[in-house]
Amino acid sequence: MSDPIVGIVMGSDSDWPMMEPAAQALAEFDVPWEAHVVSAHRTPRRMLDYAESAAGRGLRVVIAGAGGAAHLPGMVAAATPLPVIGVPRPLDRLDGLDSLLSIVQMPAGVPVATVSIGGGRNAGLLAVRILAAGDDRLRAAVERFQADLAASVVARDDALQQ
Ligand code: RP5
Repeated sequence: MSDPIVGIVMGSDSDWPMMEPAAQALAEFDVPWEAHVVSAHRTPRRMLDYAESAAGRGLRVVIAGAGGAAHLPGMVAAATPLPVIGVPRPLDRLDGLDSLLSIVQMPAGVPVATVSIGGGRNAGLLAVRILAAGDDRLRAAVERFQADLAASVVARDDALQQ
């Protein structure tokens, strides 16, 4: 497989079930990815090393998922020039509202593109769209994906009419 151009990071391996759909979406578009556990709180130096080296290693987008006091996406965004997509994880308490607010309320100057609570698949699809802005093959693939999505909705509506 080619060198990864999207980095998936998460605060704990327990986040992987939420993040795996991001990897699956990237794979559907033949976008090479890597995944690592990088915690803002438990492994802060590892997180900084990852963020500071990401662009130089050839990554072009980072997807970061975490739950609770979910500082990982924002801290990664603070230490890399790459676009960062944040994925809030719903934990047992507060239903992910804590994670969402921790990720989305970034100070001016340090953007994180936050997807919905538990929105791993959309994070992968958003990464594909970011890459597609400068890649004709990917843009055509995104357009096919959108056409297929619309067709699937119409097909389900047709099925209801019987
Ligand atoms: C966060 O704490 C992680 O991103 C995870 O969402 C949550 C719980 O982690 P574990 O206790 O399951 O390792 O930092």
